Amino acid sequence: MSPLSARARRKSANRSESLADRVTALDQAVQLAGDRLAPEPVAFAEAIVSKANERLRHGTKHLLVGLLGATGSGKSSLCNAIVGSDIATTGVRRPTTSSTLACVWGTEDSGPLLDWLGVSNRHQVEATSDLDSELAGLVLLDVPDHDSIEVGHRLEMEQIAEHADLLVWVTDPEKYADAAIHHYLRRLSHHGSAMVVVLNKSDQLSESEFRACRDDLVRLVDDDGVEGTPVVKTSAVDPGGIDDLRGLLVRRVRSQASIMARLEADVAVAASDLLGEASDPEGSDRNGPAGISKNVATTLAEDLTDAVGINTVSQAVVAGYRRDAIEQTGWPFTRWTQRLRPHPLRRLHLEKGTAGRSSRDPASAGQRTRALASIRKAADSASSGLPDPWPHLVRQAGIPDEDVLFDRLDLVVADAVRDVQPRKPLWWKLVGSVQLLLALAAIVGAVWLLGLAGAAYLQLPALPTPTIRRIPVPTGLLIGGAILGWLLAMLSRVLASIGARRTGHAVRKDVAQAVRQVSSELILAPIETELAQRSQLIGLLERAGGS
Ligand SMILES: Nc1nc2c(ncn2[C@@H]2O[C@H](COP(=O)(O)OP(=O)(O)O)[C@@H](O)[C@H]2O)c(=O)[nH]1
Ligand SMILES: [Mg+2]
Repeated sequence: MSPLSARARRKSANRSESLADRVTALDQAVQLAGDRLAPEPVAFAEAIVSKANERLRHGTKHLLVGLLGATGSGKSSLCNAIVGSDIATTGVRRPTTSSTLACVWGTEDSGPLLDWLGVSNRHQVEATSDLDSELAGLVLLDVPDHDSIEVGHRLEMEQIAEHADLLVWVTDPEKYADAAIHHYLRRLSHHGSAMVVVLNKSDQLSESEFRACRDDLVRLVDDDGVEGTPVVKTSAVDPGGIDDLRGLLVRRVRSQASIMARLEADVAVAASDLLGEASDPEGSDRNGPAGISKNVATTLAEDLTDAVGINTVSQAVVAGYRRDAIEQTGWPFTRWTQRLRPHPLRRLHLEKGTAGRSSRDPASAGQRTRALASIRKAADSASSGLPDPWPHLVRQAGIPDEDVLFDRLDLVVADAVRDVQPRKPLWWKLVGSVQLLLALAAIVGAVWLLGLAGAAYLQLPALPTPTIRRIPVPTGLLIGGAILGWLLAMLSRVLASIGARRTGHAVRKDVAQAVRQVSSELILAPIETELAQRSQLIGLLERAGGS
């Protein structure tokens, strides 16, 4: 093996590696694009991925070259000339080629590759000259005519045109301007480096006539939008008439670049089609939008917090705290009246120790509408500047099911309210005990005084009544117990108001935090994910496209 061919092989290995990378990128892009982009380009890319994988699986030891063109342009004759014997015409008696014939040079097994291609008519070329060994690896396909009246022939030709590594379009001075061939050239214009145009039957023209004819053909090929496709002069009957074509085939077989060129072009076309679907053709949106601004997120959280009825909830928490505090620390003679009214939190099924949904009235229609509008606004601002279908997809990702959203919000709000309610603070217990002692003192004083009054009424001799600083003890107990109890109750009310206000603030904060979390989980994160999927998709397509 010469150093040159070793280097060429290494280069080819790198190339197929990077091509495999690109196919993988396209494959991943197809998965992402699946239910996001238009089905046709996705299906096309999927077909390219599976074709490329199949072709690469068969290795790069063979170059599949298809001879394509109109009836009578000389495909079979050129095939015979390159093989060096009348294979194509002796193999098939009919003048037109009805099924593809594969002529194989070299000793590598081409069986699986031709099975994949669906070509059963095969001819192994015996190496009789240096020229033949130079072509080792070539699989030359004499293909049915593209203008055949038989649909089966045309389908077979199209199948080969789709799968061959190098397409050799054979035409002649009579037919080179026919619409059919240019229809195919235009369709395959991205495959310029994987195509060759052959102007055959050059023996029928003078040198100057041929030049004029070739210039015209070059111009037409150019008009088809094809770039990098050589136009080669041949004659199947002249001695040396196929030297140029054979030389070209030798070079292509050796470099093996043609195999890659075909698949690379296929992958690039599929990627570019999908990229056209996924992003602005100008490419101005490729970096994506800024996402969700802080302002939008804040407004969204505020509207959702409003929709969960934060005011009702925090008022209930404040009222509940005050009521519990009074029930514990109030004047024992009147505090029982608190129980006459239902507990504001029990009514909402939000007391500590309860679980599950609250029994609050659901958000008003107006609040819901405002919240939903705010969600749509967030989705739209996140996708602003993006072309279709992204605004729709981002909305789809970011707008949760209404019932799911409001159920979830209700649950987290209920949990926040339950968690924020304090265990009975120590001072409630202390004050409560002192209140009981004071009440007991007042009652003892009252009973004592009643006893004294009863004894006086019954004219019993008066028992000595102890005094402290000239105040009789029972009177002191009654009045002192009552007044101190009342004063303590008033002081406790003030403290309870402060505690209730603080708890109210805390519940507003906790509810807002819980709502922000739900908003982030059900709305913002899905939006970010969709935008990230889009960036990933575009990145993959750019990689598949070779940039
Ligand atoms: N003068 C001339 N005739 C050719 C040449 N190539 C093919 N022919 C003739 O053109 C006719 C059709 O050739 P064929 O190879 O069957 O064309 P195919 O239909 O493209 O396969 C036959 O009669 C060939 O002898 C050529 O280079 N010069
Ligand atoms: Mg033929």
